[in-house]
Amino acid sequence: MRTYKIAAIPGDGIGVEVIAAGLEVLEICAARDGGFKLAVDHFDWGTDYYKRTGLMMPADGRDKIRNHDAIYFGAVGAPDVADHITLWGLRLEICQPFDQYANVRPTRVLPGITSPLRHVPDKLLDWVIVRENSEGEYAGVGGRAHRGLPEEVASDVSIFTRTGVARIVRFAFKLARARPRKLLTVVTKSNAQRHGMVMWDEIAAEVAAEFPDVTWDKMLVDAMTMRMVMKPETIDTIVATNLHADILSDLAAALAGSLGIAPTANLNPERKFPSMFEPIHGSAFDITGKGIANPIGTFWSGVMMLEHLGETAAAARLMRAIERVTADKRFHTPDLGGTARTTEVTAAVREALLGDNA
Ligand code: GGG
Repeated sequence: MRTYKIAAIPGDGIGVEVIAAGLEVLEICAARDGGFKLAVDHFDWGTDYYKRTGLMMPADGRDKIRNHDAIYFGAVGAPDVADHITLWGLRLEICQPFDQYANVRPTRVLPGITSPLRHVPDKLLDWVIVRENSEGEYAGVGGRAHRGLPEEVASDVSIFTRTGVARIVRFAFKLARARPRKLLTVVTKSNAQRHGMVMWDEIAAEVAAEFPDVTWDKMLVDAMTMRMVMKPETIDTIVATNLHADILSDLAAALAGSLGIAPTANLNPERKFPSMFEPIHGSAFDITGKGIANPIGTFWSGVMMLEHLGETAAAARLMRAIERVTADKRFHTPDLGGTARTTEVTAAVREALLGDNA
């Protein structure tokens, strides 16, 4: 029987609550399918760790998780520490050195959940956003000088490399080809950003020649927001830069009903490093400790983790369980307009898993 080593990093805020729920459900998946086990190592990294040590994770933190099969990550961010310190100290400190360059964010209107787009049948909102996850606006290049003086300057420089752009665009074309509609939209802002974004467009056209069976188009990011709202049925797979895709995926999650249900995989497709799976939502300190965090995004991220590990039957069973539970409004947490608690949703998914004999 195969045992997968999982590094659990709940992080901050509701990350702690949803990762506990996610691990409970994944344990049932393993027991239910019987073919594999999970050996979970827990890491208490995050803002509390930072307050104790001055670091969000230990200096040798990555070495402690380098040989795990996957990372299950909660959230990062706290009200009393600057966001750029927490984000760069933990999430980006894992994603970037582990070359998790493909950030994959599926969006679907799950059964029982109402999209604010009332004019669109649910099945017509089924997208995957591919976020470049290693460079671009998140390259960390820039600086500040003359702090506090009238002549203070600050810069954040976006770095786009041919290697980085070509590999994410190729990843997106492959993903689009594997989906029924074989449809890709390449999003840039190449009218205003006339260097890096123009290179993106050129590389997209070059890579497209390798995928004659994929229909593709390109779109400016501002126009894309309108298309997502007005013509969602014309979209399938989207690829965009680190920042643009981060923004578009929040919009996508909201259009699918809530940020609370949205999953992410931070993939190192070559598998030289572990990949990381996390709900899109952040630490949500406004609801931390209230027991009402929606665990569905974390469960769906667990589905993506099981798929990545090759446990496709367990992944499909967990997705069926999630859909059975979202279909029942008694199990909607407040972000979906309901009153359910995290523990109730988790118990319902657990029951659905145990009762699924397919
Ligand atoms: N689980 C996702 C999370 O914690 N996100 C926190 C955040 O601030 N993310 C910003 C980003 O990744 O761009």
